Amino acid sequence: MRLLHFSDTHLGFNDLEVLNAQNINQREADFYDAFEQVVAQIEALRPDFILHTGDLFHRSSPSNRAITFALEQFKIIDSLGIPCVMIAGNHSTPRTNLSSPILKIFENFKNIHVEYSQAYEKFAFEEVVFHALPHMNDETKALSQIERCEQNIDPTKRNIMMLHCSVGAHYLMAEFGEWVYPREKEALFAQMDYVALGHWHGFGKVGKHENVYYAGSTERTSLNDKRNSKGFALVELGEALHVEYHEIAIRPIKTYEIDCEDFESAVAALHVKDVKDALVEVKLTNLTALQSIDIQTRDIKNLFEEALHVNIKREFKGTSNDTGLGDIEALSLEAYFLEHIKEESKPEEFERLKGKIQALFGAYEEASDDTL
Ligand SMILES: [Mn+2]
Repeated sequence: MRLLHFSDTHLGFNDLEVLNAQNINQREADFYDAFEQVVAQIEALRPDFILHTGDLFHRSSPSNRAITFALEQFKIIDSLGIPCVMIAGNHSTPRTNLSSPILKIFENFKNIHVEYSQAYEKFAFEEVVFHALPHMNDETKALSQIERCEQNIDPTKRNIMMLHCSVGAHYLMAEFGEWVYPREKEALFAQMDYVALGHWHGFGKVGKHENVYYAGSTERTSLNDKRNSKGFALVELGEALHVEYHEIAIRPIKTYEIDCEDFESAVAALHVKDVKDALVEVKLTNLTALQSIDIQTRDIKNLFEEALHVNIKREFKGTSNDTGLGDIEALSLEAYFLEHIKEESKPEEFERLKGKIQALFGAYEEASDDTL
């Protein structure tokens, strides 16, 4: 029995202000392209089952384009006659009971089986039972759902568990409402033939469990994700479990560092290679405040003309080990600005300005919250 396990496709995700020839956000198009590559592999490999472990869409209310794309792709999958089991992840689960779950759109597909109601559900086939545990907003409910899973193990068949969560604290994505699988229930994994996980964006086996795997995402949802390899798992259930990682082609990300201690020679020594259409991240290190004004973003970008996008991080002298200005992207603009004011003003002046800054940013925050 062969299963194709993929996950975290985040359809509808978009980033950077770059449009492609069809006027679609280039990064959004990259996610569609990655999905199409997996579907092409499904057609070529013809597995017995297809598993998707959550975050099909990036948002619980995706755009029309993302929905249309998904429907077209699942029409292809459905036509292959291969059962496809899918669970909801935290990104495609509505946070309130007021909105309807998007995965409902697949209810009328013959071979697509979905679980999105934040409860355990089993999908039984002739030789295999899929135990689906989707993302649950209410963690207190999760334990009873895992117990239902335990009670439904069928010793006469293969048992496959599907989850969208962090197993242990290591796989947290720092996102809203993540679910951490309870440690005391990890023993249940040993009773399964395979445990298919979603949520973590890198492929890999989980710790000491030989049969527990994250498929990883099919694209990067953040420039902080520096992995240049994305793909899916092809799982073979014979006498022993055999899990093979299949890579797809994604837009590469390349990182460079320019040490501003000696800016000119650092630039001269740059070895810019294979950056065509890549995402490039340049870290300017050992910057002084004066240099930072002198070194224009435009000039740095010009060093990587062929890249799709150049992201510049400025790291100031003596602050590299601070939690402050080093990793600008990890900070909100508000925190960055506050840090700057703190450095530049007397303590009592800072206290006075702090409240004003927070109020000002507070007024804009709601409109630009991307974690939804
Ligand atoms: Mn995800």
